[in-house]
Amino acid sequence: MKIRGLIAGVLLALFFPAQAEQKPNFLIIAIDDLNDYVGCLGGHPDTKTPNIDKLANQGILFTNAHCNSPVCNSSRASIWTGLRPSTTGITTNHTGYFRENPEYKNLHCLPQTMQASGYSTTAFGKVYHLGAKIDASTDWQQLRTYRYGPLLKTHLNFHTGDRLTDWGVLPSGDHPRIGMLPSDPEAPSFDEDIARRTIEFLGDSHNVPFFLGCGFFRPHTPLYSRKKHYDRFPIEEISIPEVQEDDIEDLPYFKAKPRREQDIEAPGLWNHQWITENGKWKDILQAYFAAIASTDDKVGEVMAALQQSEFSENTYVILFSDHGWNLGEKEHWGKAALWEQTTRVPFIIYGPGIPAGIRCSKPVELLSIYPTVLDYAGIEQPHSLEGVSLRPLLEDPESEWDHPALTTFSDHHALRTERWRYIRYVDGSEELYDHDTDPNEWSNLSQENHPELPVLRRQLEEILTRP
Ligand SMILES: [Ca+2]
Ligand SMILES: [Ca+2]
Repeated sequence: MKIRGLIAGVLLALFFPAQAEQKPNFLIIAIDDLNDYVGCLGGHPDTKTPNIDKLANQGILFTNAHCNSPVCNSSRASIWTGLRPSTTGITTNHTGYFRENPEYKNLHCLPQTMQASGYSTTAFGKVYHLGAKIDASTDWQQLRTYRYGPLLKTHLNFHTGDRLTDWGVLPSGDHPRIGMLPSDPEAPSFDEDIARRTIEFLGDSHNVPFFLGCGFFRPHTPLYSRKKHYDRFPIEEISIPEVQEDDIEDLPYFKAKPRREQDIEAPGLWNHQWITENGKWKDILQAYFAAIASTDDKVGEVMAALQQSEFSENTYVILFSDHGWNLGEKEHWGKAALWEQTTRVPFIIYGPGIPAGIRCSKPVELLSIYPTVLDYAGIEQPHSLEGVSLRPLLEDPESEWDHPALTTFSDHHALRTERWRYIRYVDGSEELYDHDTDPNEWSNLSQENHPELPVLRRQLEEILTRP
């Protein structure tokens, strides 16, 4: 049997020389609502993410990477279509799904493009937005998403009664799953199940190159975690983020009308006044750190499985979070805003030929994932993608780069260059921050006829009106 197998192998190698080597595999690790609170980005001194930090040291970490929209639906629609939110009109969680627009009904998302070129496309967990009306029969063939069983509601902490603003240690024997408890106490959590399935996939043999998605749900709210993750963050050792009192006083958009009426703030969810008056700031930080730590554990398990697999030498890993999260900066909690804390994301690329341990500070967008994958897979773009391939930076992180990052939420936009953040709201009001002198974005310079303003306004207009 062994000799026959050997002969068959030789014959295969003769007729299909080096076929497996020609097309690399891709492992996409999508994390939900993780801001720059990872060790390698230095967003908060108390966070602990040894596995994400290790991956960053094995590849390139983009330290100035931004989502194209600061909520799940529009960020992920942009990533997988390769189109800007301002182009598709998918700019929030409430602007529908792009397939509902006849113009994009038959558009090829990245997995479809990979599949058309001979890749198998499989995803576990939240790679697309959970409510995105994916039609598995036509839209994402072979993409398997997690299906969860009967659930029991829980409510541990927050006063609103909305589970999306809840946090806490889950009672012993219970398991977190999309913010609820499964009726089966033996069931694994959502993310535990995603990691297990991804690891199983990497342990199998595959005859064709794969484009594999692994989408973790934490640290999305509710911030429920197991006790072992909470125990890593004693509350007395947690410091609140550096904030400036009255930071919001120089924000014209927020002075124009009552804060609660603004779409930028996801009304009715987290409430800064309640959190500070009730002394809950550190509790929520602790819960966020614990949720990050649980996902970091899973990243470590998946990466260990890849390293031990037969695909370790021929697989690109792209790790990103779909947007950032505020924890009290500018009295804001959560996503759906256009400041650094809300748009900046962990973004790491690792794989064959990519130098290890490089930090790249050029402004980049998640929109670049689609063209970068095609670039490394040697596949033509199926339609005109609006992001640019990161290959020049992956080959030389210091190369010339004249592409600012644009983040859109509703009809508001933020532009990030290497030095500046420029925000323009729908009513025409503006914010301008100099990251060379003001990394916390405390001083809005837009009131002072700043010489950079005309330049940034023109850059924003140029991108928005690009044909
Ligand atoms: Ca998200
Ligand atoms: Ca301020």
